[in-house]
Amino acid sequence: MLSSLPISPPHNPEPSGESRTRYRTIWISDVHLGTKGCNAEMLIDFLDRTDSDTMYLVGDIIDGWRLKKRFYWPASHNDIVWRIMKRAKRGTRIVYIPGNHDEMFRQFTGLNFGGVEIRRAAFHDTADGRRLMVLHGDEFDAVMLSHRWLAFVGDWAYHAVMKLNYAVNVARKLAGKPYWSLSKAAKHKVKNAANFISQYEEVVAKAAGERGVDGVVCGHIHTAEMRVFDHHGRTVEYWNDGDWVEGCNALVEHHDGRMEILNWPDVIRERERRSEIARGAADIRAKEAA
Ligand SMILES: [Mn+2]
Repeated sequence: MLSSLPISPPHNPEPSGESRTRYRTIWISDVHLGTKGCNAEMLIDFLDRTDSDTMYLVGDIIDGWRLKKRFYWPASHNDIVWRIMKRAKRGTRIVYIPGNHDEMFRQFTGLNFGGVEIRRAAFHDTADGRRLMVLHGDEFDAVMLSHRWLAFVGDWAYHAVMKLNYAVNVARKLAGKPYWSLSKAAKHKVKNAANFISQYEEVVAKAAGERGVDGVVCGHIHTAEMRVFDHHGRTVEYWNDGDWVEGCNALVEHHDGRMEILNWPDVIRERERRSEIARGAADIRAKEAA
């Protein structure tokens, strides 16, 4: 499947690396390449401005379920795969843990493709000595949902919302308004969804606690979050790196082991605000000089 994807040099070239923010580790998941819902431009912006020693791709990077139904592969999606392969070539350790939407890659567990290691799960040791279990997280659906078909119904409904989200944001962009997540807004209003998310976080943290690790990093439910749970008097951290369909989040580890959830639309907004201020100051200086 990886080799059957038409990966060619990027349509949108990669800028030089000097201005990148360097992290010890980056985790991203739920990119859903091959669907219209993927915020490819936003992810390219993130990839072009960051770098790390290690990068974990925590599943649902390519949406095989959707691609099988309808082949959708714009240049920007190729550019993302190209950038990730390029990172591996530059020396970033890349660990790819396939999720349920890219489960076709799970058969390659243990193999290495162009510097990308494929794993079923991984353990990550932070700079300050915490051991984290890294997995996609669909493993816990069996606990949460009794029938697999429910997951597919969920998938269909989810993509319907995503299409609407896409249409709304195309309209917002034309109107000069910033990106807004429809489903994120909806999710927080629907009590059942909030309950589901909270329960899911508990189940995953409990599993990590039972494995004796200090925490867990997962994706799958498209909700970036950090929570601390108590497991028989021990602290267990729950980290979810979010997604690049709605929230556009990444989880990063700084060089001292401190971890942070990045909200990329906020980062872009802040950058634009600063450059506006800088432009304003330059205008004033130019007027004063005249
Ligand atoms: Mn998933």
